[in-house]
Amino acid sequence: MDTIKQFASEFFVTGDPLILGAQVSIGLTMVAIVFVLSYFRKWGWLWREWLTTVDHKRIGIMYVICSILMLFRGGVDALLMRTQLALPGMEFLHADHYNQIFTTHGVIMILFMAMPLMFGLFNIVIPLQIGARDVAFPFLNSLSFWLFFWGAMLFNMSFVIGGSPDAGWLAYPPLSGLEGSPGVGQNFYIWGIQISGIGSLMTGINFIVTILKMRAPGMGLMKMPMFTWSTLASCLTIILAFPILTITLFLLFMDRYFGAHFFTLDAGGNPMMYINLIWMWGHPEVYIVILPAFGIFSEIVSTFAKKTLFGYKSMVFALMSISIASFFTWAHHFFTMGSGANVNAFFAVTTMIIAIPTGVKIFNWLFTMYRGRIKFTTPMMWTISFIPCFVVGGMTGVMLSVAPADFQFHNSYFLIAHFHQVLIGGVAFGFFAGLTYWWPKMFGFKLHEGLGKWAFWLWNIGFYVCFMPQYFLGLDGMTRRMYTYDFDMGWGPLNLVSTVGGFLMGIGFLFQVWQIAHSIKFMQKDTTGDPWDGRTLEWSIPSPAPLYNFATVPTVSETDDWWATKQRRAAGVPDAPAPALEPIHMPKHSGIPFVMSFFWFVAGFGFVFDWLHFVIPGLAGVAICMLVRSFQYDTDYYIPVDEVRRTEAALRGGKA
Ligand code: HEM
Ligand SMILES: [Cu+2]
Repeated sequence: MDTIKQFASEFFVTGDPLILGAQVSIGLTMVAIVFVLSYFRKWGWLWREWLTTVDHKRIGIMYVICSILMLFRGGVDALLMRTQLALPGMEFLHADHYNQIFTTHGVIMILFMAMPLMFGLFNIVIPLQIGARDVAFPFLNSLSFWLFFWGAMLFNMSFVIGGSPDAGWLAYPPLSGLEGSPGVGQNFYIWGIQISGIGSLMTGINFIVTILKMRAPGMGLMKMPMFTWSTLASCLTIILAFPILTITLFLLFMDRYFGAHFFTLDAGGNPMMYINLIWMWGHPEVYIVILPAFGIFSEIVSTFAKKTLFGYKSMVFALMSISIASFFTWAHHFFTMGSGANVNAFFAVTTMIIAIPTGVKIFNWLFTMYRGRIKFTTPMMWTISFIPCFVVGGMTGVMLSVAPADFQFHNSYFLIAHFHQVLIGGVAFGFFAGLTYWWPKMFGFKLHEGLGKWAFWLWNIGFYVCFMPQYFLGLDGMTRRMYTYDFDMGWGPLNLVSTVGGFLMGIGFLFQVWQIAHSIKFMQKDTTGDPWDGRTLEWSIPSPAPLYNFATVPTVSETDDWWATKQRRAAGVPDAPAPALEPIHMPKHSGIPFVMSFFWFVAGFGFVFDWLHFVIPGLAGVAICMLVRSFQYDTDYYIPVDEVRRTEAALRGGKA
């Protein structure tokens, strides 16, 4: 009995009422979901239509749903921290608890919120934008999603079972080593990220091949929409950067499980090696998430200014050169390491160089808007507010890149303000803009504009109120990851202001949830398929797009091909006769990605607790799934012409 009690108290996270409350509500939510699904007999539907789907549009929607949930969790973490810091000497969170929260907040926001939101948009938009019927490898795509999903589940489980990681979002050793973190939290970190990271790597490969090989005839590389270009740049960065992460985490795993000494202070190891490696992935990683945001802004600017994007070629050049340059700046994260003036000078200069292509893009967007008839829709407002925000965030980044000055800024609130300015004002605003912009394509109705504008203003005002004071706190000496501070430091007032701003953004998030709920219920169906008067191919088909996307594959002749088609039609030029319908080749659904990823989760869980009786069945399950899949030959089918004709007639209101 006592051993069971002992085991349970170590296995389950126990603690203050706050945690207990959260755990109880997680439990109740799960029971409620199971109940609703059973009551409405939806299990079969869930399995057939969603869990086994290989349709890129549905996979995209599942990514988006998960990332919104993760935004909620990461946001709650953020507000807990801001509450603790609101006043000097606050006793809301303990030091240990604060450490866990900034760690999970950072990991969740970057890896389980920003990345899946981005992958969701890739999935929803890219095939439609290049005139393809799906991604190059639909089965792999589904596997990527489920690996992300189960990896995220494993990571989030540490909240209830075993204990959360607490060594910061990049888990520097020796703190993250066995001696610094003897608990299982760091194991959850390693395996949660490892499993989902392999999914990310596969997504990168999938979209590179899709973009390079599956474009509609006539769409040369220099005729691709800018979001497609930015996706290509981001995915190239993924396939070069993510293997570094995989290896680094693997080495950390070796250190923790087998007493290897890669990153220890003794026996020939060196913790600084980890810090170099993790930033060789970590710096490109921030460009992986920002490049697609640049693509989204480009699409939106030209749509709502009703003009061709200014400087198309320079935009492509800028995207590509940023993706290359991002691999040569990593040491700017530790100028204080002591590698000497020459090394620091190199990394300072490479960092500053990135400002050049970024500036080129800013001017391109401004010139696109110049003399345009701008429509102030919500996506456009996110875009317009992004520009000054990113310029200031970028400038403070250049300040940080001045190596001698960084000895002052390093690990202070100045840094916290800088990276949130580019991550919120750039990445988050970009993905919000993209979500609002492509929402009608996903679901066939627009999001409510009024509520969206409330969310927009709350996020924007909240952002400046929250983060501007932090620059000054940083200059005043307040360091990051500090759970409390003394009254005498004089940091109280600015911290209080900052917390108020944090909550304004929280209210902004509630408005977004309200906006989605309201729109699902009340917004009218968009029957045009082209509610924004768009320019690229995705707007040429009905919304939501039919399973096969394009009844006949379009032929492209211009950069903004759909816009050109509309111009021609307006001028009375008849469309070229549509080619005859042909049976459409489609991939079959499969349950293997879901099951196989679940087995990875089981194995990961076993690794976390060092329980071979989970590891072995888990890995065996993975191997069996691979075997089964390699003997499946019947993986595709054809949609007959009749069915395509019927679907098209129904979607286009009778005129086939
Ligand atoms: C509602 C908006 C947000 C607020 C109020 C907020 C607040 C905070 C706070 C208080 C910290 C801890 C600072 C410290 O004690 O060192 C932090 C850290 C961090 N945040 Fe946020 N955050 C927000 C959104 C985001 C977003 C959108 C991202 C990424 C896409 C992000 C990424 C990070 C990262 C990577 C860290 C560092 C964690 C670490 O030190 O290991 N945050 N944030
Ligand atoms: Cu960096």
